[in-house]
Amino acid sequence: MLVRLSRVALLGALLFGLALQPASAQIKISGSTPEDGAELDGPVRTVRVWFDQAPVVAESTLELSGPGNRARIEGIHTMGENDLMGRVTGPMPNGEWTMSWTAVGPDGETQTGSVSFSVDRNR
Ligand SMILES: [Cu+2]
Repeated sequence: MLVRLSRVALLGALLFGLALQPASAQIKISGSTPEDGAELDGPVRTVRVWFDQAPVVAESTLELSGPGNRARIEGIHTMGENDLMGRVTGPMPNGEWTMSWTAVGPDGETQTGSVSFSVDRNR
């Protein structure tokens, strides 16, 4: 009887301990190319975003919006450095651009954010 009770107590303590474990931290951006706030003198042909953990590439996205909205990010992949990378196709006229990212972390949770930069060929 005593053994049974202590086993139950041990199991209870284990389960309680598991419940108290903090959820794994949400994925966070740690850098990008172009950098947030960058003032570029021409269009970009590749983009890259780094995170503090490896994103699930197949479920993550990178998108561009800006003048004309014809630039697209294609071929999203990782270079194996907790990053997402893609190539930019289509015209990127001068102006203010936003790269929006959606990253699914190892914990399965989706985080979103954006990076802003400007293009001006007359710089
Ligand atoms: Cu690459």
